[in-house]
Amino acid sequence: MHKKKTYTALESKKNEVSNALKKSIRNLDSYTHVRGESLYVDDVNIRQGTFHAVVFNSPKAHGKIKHIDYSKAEALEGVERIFTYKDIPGENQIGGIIADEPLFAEDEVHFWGMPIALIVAESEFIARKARQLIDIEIEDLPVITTAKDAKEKGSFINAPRSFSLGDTEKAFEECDYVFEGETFSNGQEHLYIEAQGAYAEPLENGNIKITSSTQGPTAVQATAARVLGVAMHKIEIDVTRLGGGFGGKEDQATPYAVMTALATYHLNQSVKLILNRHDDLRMTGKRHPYESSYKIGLSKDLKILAYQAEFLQNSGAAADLSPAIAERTLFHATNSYFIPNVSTTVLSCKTNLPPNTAFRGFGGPQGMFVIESAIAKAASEIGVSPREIQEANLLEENDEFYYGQIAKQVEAKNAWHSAKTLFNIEALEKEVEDFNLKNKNFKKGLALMPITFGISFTNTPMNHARALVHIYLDGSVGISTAAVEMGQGVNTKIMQVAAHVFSIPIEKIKIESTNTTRVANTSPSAASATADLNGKATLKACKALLERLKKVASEELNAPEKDIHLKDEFVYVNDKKSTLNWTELISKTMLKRVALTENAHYATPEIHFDKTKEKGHPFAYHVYGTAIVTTTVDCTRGTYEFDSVKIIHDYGKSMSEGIDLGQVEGGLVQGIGWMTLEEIAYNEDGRLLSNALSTYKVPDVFSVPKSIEAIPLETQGHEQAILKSKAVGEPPLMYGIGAYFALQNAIKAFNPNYKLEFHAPMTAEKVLMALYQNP
Ligand code: LUZ
Ligand code: MOS
Repeated sequence: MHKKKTYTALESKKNEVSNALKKSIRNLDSYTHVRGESLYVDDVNIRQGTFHAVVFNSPKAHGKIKHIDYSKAEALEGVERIFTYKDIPGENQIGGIIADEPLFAEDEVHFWGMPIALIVAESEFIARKARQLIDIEIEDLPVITTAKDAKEKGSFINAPRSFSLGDTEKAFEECDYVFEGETFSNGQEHLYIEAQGAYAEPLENGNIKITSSTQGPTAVQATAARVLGVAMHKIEIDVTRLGGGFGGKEDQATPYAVMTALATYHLNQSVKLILNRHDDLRMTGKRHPYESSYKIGLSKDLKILAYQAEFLQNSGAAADLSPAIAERTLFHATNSYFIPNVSTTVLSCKTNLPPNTAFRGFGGPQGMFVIESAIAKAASEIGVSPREIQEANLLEENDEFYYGQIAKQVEAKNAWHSAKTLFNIEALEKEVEDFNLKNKNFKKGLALMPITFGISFTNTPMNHARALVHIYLDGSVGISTAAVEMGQGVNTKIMQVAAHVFSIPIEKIKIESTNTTRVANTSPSAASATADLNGKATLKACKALLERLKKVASEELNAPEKDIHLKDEFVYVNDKKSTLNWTELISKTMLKRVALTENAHYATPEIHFDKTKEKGHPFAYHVYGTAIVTTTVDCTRGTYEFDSVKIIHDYGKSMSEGIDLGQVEGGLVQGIGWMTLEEIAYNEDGRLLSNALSTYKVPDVFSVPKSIEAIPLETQGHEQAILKSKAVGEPPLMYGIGAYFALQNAIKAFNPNYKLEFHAPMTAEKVLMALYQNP
């Protein structure tokens, strides 16, 4: 199939990439980051007299509030005031998709860490001290911590959703093999380095400005207006950058920003609230744990003919983004495979955990773990390598995704075969085999992990953005968009777009903070779509300005507009450099009273989805790739290392290779962490046990793979991707799922009796038990 040609093409690409990386653009922020000069919420200059706040939150997961005594706390010197739901002038409601979440608890608490009051004091230290002086009496109500328990008790967020294609029941009857099983994947802490926080300040006439560490400035603005009972124009949100988001600040930055606004509203003074790590871990939602069951049916030649799955999503105590996340689980339930008969259902189960929320992949990884588990199980039962089943079912051009979209520019097979060829899969497998023959107490395992990820908010109306571009008198450029910079490098990409259109150096361009008075009514920076949506809006605005500039140049140089172009800060006529440079052109344009400002709106074309039929074309395009993960397990201890991860990734035509590689490496490591190390634990009372970095292990320099290679796939890119450079934020996380199956294969090499279990994360303890499991 893919022979020499691809191989050589990729070999040369390998060199090309390393060259490109050398000269490729750096993340703009790297300069201020390494000098400690980047500005976060905590670095905002605060007004004299600013108050500091701490959230008093529930010490029980579920119960009736019988009595709260704030008197000792209020009496503490330096305490200004304590705010509760009674102080809310508007609605005590922050629910985005469903109005089911109060800002502050009223008579009942629903999760351990649920906000009850805001203590405002002269210093954070005093506010914390005051918090310890609050007496609360709560009458216990039954606590639900697992999705299964919620399902049994009929506790749901909303109605179930189901997608289907073909006739699954009938197809199972025609299968040569049918297997069923259950899986579990745990939640995951976002662990953004910058915890949740906000700073509110009073302006004139009761207006309030909030500096927030949020991915969704408009959500903060709209919710603050709702809670305060004021018009949205009275609230201004400003975001410089975030110290990481990962989805954790798509919705859950909102309550803390709104609390500062509430206190500012009453006190007419600035208020700052930044959670410490302990409070953040305890109060905020995480990736959703999923308990799922599957049924998979195959023919003799390993074609998957039918697939059925039920996903129980542990949504926590309120909806938050759970319904949207559940939807994406369904969209990605078949990963990179074409299956003619599929039926899936997801139930958002209401429990007494903090409302779980967006996390890189947004439910997609949870769905993909289940199909990969089903394939591993089928392979083990049939007695073939999982990769034979994976390979036999990869998507092809014009296959129908089971939600109705027809697959175009499909790269699933291209990525798969390129990975096998370039990285020489036979040699890698032989190496593993030889090692396992020679070694008794160490075993290696290898797994392939293909990914397919849809790009666009699954909720079609959210796919839009705007850009406001000013060219200043001196030829420098300022750009505002809805994009929030959270380390992903979106500002650099937007700057590249403008530099590309105007043909000016990036030093002439500044990306402004994200501010709701400059760009309004925005979707959050999420869904891997931020650079596409905001980049396309920027492209549109810059192109409109360029046309105006060309007209001025044509008048100045007495040449037809069509012959004019701009290059390296000069005007060219018919490819001949003129004496008119960029700065002069701008000043001429100004003198002619032509506008040097443009505001553009971009909405992704072609996408649609009909929720009554659960069919449509929800994604602008898909991102593809394949990873080969190799691990070595210490069979005495159950500990393990990842020897290498080799990836062929579909970047499209990457515009910022260094940034994109960073996203692939970071996503991969975060995915491996989710699958292997990171273990969230609640006790049966709903109390978070893994509530500090001493009890919650994230990947560090010792646990990352010894080597990561991520080679670009040769592709055309996609028209709907910004400058054909595909979205890269979330897809690579799912390569990490391969780590789970690589570990399983190593365990099987040591213990042939091991009965496959699909219960992530595969921690060292679980590996050890599996190694010595004796059925
Ligand atoms: N956020 C959202 C997301 O609101 N809708 C989405 O489809 C999505 N997908 C990925 C990550 N965040
Ligand atoms: Mo997200 S999971 O905020 O893209």
